[in-house]
Amino acid sequence: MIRALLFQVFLGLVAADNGLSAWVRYAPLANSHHFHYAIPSKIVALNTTETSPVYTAGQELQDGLQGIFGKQVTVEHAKCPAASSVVIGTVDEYTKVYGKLQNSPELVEDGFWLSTKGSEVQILGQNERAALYGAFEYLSMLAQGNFSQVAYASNPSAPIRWINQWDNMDGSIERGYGGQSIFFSNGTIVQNLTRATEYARLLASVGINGIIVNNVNANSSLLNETNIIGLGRIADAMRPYGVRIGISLDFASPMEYGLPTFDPLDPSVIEWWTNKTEALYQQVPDMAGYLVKADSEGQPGPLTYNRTLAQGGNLFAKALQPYGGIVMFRAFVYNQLNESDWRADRANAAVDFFKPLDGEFDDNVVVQIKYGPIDFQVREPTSPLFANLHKTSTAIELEITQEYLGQQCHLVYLPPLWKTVLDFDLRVDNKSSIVRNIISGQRFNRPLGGSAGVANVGTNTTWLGSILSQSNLYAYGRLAWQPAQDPESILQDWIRLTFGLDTNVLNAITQMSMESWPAYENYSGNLGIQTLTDILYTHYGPNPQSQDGNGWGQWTRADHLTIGMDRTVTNGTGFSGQYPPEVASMYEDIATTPDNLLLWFHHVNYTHPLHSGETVIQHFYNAHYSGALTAQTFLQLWQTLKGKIDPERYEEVLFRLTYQAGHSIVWRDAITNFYNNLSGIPDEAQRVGHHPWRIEAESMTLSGYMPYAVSPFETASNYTAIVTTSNTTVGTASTVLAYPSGTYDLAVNFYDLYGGISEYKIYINDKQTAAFSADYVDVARLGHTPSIYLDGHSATRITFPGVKVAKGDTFKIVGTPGGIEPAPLDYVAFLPAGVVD
Ligand code: GCV
Repeated sequence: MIRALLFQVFLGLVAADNGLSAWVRYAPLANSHHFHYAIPSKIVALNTTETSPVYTAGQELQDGLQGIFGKQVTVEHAKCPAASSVVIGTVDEYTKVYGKLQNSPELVEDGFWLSTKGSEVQILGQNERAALYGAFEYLSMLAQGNFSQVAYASNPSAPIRWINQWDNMDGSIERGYGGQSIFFSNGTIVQNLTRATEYARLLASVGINGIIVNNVNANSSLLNETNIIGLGRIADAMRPYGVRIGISLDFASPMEYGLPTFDPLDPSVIEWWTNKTEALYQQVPDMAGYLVKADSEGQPGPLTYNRTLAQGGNLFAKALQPYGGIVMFRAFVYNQLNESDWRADRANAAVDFFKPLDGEFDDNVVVQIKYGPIDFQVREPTSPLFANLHKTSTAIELEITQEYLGQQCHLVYLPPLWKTVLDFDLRVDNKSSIVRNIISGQRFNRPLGGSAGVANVGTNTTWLGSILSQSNLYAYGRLAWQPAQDPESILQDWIRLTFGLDTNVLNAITQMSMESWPAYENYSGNLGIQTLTDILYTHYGPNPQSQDGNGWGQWTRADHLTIGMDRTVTNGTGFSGQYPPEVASMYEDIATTPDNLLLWFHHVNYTHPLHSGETVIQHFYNAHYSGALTAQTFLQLWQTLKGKIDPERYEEVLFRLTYQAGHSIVWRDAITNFYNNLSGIPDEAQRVGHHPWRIEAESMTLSGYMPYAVSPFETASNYTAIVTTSNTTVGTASTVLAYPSGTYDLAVNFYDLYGGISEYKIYINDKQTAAFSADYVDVARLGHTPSIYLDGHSATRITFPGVKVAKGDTFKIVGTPGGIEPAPLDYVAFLPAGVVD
């Protein structure tokens, strides 16, 4: 018995875990954590239908008590009162069986009542899925060793708490970094939907009640007969967890199925959508609704026929209305613009398009608004559209998948960023108008509202591509339920549920996660200039120049003297005037604009002094150095957890944090070099362009290697790398070391291209000291969008600690190309303890 218990405790700490059960693991609690707790001896689930969330809740409770305490508890559906039991069901069912509750809790849709008195537990939902939410809440308490007596009602702040997946019918996922689709493959719905059910379980555990399963860049083939039947199967797979499915629509579908038009006012089009909707509801009787991206980024829409976006949205609203379905109509509508027009601004588009339509949308339409006016950047001001729709229901769109924020290869805990918007007070009519109270429907007295989180999970066992990024999915659900919650305390629940109760683990992951967004902002794009990534290619590594000189409108307007978008009314694009007066005047005036949004609203000299006293350019330099330095500490913090986390997850995270530490230096150097080169203004601290511990590859003696001018130039140290002279030639680069004799960390900066795996061997005095393969992207170890070029996406660093060298030793690196990858090498650095270069 004792051995069995010890074994379980041991399992809880170090058993291999591939991430699949995420935060709903029911890992055994160490005995000391629960010896005072009277574990319930029975579960009474007031429903016998196996597809009912109440039935599911009974099973979850059973699994949870078994996993957490090692206690087998039976589930009964008998309707007799039972001592020492967990009773779970809807309030209505409970009342039928046991009579009226003494103090009836006030519950809104999806709300639940949870009461624990020792082993007597009551979990009652306003509806069936709500009871399941209550069960997850109870199990989350137990799994965290929290046995306090509670009695409270928990109500969601808004009815719409949805996920959006950008899954394509061929099984790929747009901006997904966790593998292929769990729903689609080869143009149809996959046979095995086990992962869909497991996904529904994760979502229900944090109160998410709906999911759009396909990409907003939709494909009309989803609406063929076979696929509609397949959608029925997805819905069946997710229903036991109370997650309703919905779909994205291609506005032009009627034409693709043979009609001569897709004009939303044409009777044949209306009839076509009515019939399609009916066919869908036959297979998915509880379908949540539709999501529509219209007239945006090449997607068709009502503007083709000079109809308004509201007429487009209402077409679907009317078809859905008999079934209680909802249309989520995206406000992400904009046109290509010309940068030579000083007043042109993509940020203006949403208000320009939608404000005049306020009041014209049917009641079951919700306008889904990205948090900022551009596109999920590392920092944006709150979208002013939230302040401009008073007679229309709205929802916020957040991006859980880290498209512009490191694609799950950089740790970035997103809720502190989301909170800058959720907690922002737009001061409509000079009254409190906090975004979270607008999307809940409360501020403008709207019946609908809520949130949509773009998750893009895939078949990877970590769901999103990395274990630490699961905190973003978890926290999204928690904030969708109650957006006023504190990101740090949500994070800590997630850490305990995912990694156990060790305080060292809790403190280390809390620290690195809470510092991660500020660090990423520091080394990617500060002062409101946006994520300075390559907006035309992968959205991953640095490429500031790609922002300007094209029609996409994510401009920085940087030249050799000045930088930033003038969005004032007085002299710029007029964007600041889209806010209510109190907020507008704050942003209109450079003196009251916060530093972190200065370049979003104003066009200034690089020498402009910030409120902090630094100049803009010196802030760029300092922030990038400080951000990259912080990223190095994540790795050190994680290393203190060795042995406290199971090896599988420890190694997976270690690999990623090591990569991030290196890639943050790529970011730092690229951005600081770019603006140093453009402005000609030196770094006061003399760091930019000075790298005393580096040896440039092109300065070594080369054989079979040749210098290569990298583009963009700033993504190579000294603008130059080396590549082998052909794709079959083995290259050698060697040099005599002039460093003082000692022990160093050897950093090697190379490029990992998609389309080949090069091999590298390192020798000191002809003795092989290290070797590595450039296999991070080809075997999808990282999962970010790869690149086939030498650039800021492929630039990578690997570090070998504790390399002993003596002055005068010969260093040699031998590169063997693979596929299209010519064993590219940028530089090596011999780093004494504590030096980052
Ligand atoms: C699904 C950005 C992304 C696109 C995405 C689009 C949208 O432009 O890069 O991948 O398309 O936003 O949100 O519709």
